[in-house]
Amino acid sequence: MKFSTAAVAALTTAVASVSANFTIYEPWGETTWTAGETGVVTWSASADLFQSRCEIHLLTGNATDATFVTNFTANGNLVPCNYTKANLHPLPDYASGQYFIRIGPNGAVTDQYAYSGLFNFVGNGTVLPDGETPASASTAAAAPTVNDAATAQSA
Ligand SMILES: *[C@@H]1O[C@H](CO)[C@@H](O)[C@H](O)[C@H]1NC(C)=O
Ligand SMILES: *[C@@H]1O[C@H](CO)[C@@H](O)[C@H](O)[C@H]1NC(C)=O
Ligand SMILES: *[C@@H]1O[C@H](CO)[C@@H](O)[C@H](O)[C@H]1NC(C)=O
Ligand SMILES: *[C@@H]1O[C@H](CO)[C@@H](O)[C@H](O)[C@H]1NC(C)=O
Ligand SMILES: CC(=O)N[C@H]1CO[C@H](CO)[C@@H](O)[C@@H]1O
Repeated sequence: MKFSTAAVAALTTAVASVSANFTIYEPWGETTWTAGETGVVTWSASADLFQSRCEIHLLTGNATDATFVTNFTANGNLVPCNYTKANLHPLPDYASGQYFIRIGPNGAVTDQYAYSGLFNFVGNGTVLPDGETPASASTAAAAPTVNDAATAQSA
């Protein structure tokens, strides 16, 4: 399914405006990600970003009250922006709910990011969003591996 960035902007105006540089194809509203399985992100970036490396973040909550969950591309696992697909595996066991992802160039301000729509995540919540500490012991959530299951676009 292809959605214009304008449609994304309408959904997420309170979070950030949307760059014209990306189109996110997946995940979208009919997507369900399940803890322990693979989350697939597909996108296309404009040619001016083909030499850049991109970050992919997971957030939850609605447009007016979003919570940053994790940086899938932490620890140097940035993806070349000219890739068109990343497989995130395994997905940490976050709580079930509505989540969205955003993708943008490493270090860019978030209004240069593109935002997906809300999609379903199914999990038991044994892993908390980054920066939230459980009542007792702290757990370090390992960032999932970003596999290079990508097809470089021709310029
Ligand atoms: C969540 O809990 C259910 C029921 O106990 C279990 O079958 C499932 O494997 C759990 N999922 C994860 C990711 O731990
Ligand atoms: C967004 O989430 C907050 C906190 O859960 C809630 O108070 C608010 O009503 C929600 N807004 C919308 C538009 O759903
Ligand atoms: C995500 O991780 C990358 C390193 O791989 C880092 O440069 C970037 O600042 C991180 N972004 C956030 C929002 O934590
Ligand atoms: C994609 O980006 C990499 C660097 O991140 C670059 O080496 C490669 O030439 C780029 N491919 C295209 C088709 O631009
Ligand atoms: C091709 C394209 O749309 N490039 C845009 C990428 O984003 C920057 C910053 O928003 C714009 O200046 C470019 O025109």
